[in-house]
Amino acid sequence: MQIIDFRSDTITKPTPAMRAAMAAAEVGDDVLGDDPTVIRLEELAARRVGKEVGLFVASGTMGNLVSLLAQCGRGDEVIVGDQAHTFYYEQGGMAALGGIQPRTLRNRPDGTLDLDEIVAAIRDPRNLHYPRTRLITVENTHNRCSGTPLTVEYMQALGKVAREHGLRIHLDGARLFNAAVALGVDVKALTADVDTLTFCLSKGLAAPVGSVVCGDRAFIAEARRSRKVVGGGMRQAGIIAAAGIVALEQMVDRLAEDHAHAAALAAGLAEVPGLQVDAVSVRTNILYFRITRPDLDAAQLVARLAARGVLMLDLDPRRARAVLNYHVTAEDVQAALAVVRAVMA
Ligand code: TLP
Repeated sequence: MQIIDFRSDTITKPTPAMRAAMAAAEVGDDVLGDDPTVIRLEELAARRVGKEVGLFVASGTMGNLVSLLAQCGRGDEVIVGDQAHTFYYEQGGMAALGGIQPRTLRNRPDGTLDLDEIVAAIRDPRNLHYPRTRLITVENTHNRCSGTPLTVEYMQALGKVAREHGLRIHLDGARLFNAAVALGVDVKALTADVDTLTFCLSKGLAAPVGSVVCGDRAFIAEARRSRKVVGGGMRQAGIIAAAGIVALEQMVDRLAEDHAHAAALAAGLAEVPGLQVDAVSVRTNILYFRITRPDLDAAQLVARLAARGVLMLDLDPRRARAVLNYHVTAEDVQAALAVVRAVMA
């Protein structure tokens, strides 16, 4: 049976060019600072996103965690969306390991936070009852909000609010390059207003492992310390960084294919009675759809699809998610739609 895997873009396997680069990678001890391939990846990443320095980390979760640990102390408050990966899916790492208090605001369906609500949530530093607000974190593209890209205009407006209140911004850019490709802008336009960010190499860009944290020199020095304490100091990490370099050099532009496939899948699903696609328009590679038939929940639907080789995730009781990725072709999308129609019938 042919398997069509929409569970995530994290399932992507390294390309032949990545495997060749990994096999040939020059390596050293990265904790001692002398792995040339890691250094090359970090420099390339920082240049691409317009920041001073990069830091290679094991995962997006680690990237967000060390970014927060490096910028916030115990009892500090971080303004974060209630649907943000950092809040929703990271085991409360900021609180568990950093004593950082998340101040959640409602994410709007497009993944943004209302700027007035942000301003209202900022604590008055003169009141000794309050924690100190340190940081705003946003996510681009926004995973749980239909993979929507936050726009350049929104990032600029957010940056203005943060500067006016002396706050820093951290961007969870796990799928930052999807956002840039979908919006047709240089990725730097989306990062200019944030202080720190992390993006993933191992999602749509198809590298096997890793994310890069980027920011200024002082921040990265702190983040490097935090990476070490969470056990993220990797030694001959150039082996995996080599694939990350190929990901950045060869895999960014093709994300547009995933976006086109996602739009086609969404259009097909929208026509199936009993299903309802969440977003008005699917802009990137993620889509969610709701099961409106009362006799079927998301877990049951996902199990029935899996039995026929179409893999998706039931991330909520009545909502399933499909993520387009490097291994799914336009023909696969049509084949999967035929399976969905058959199962729903
Ligand atoms: N997201 C995964 C799951 O954890 C849900 C997925 O399949 O989408 N930020 C965002 C916005 C993410 O979507 C993810 C992974 C991460 C951070 C964490 O990255 P990893 O998995 O590398 O720790």
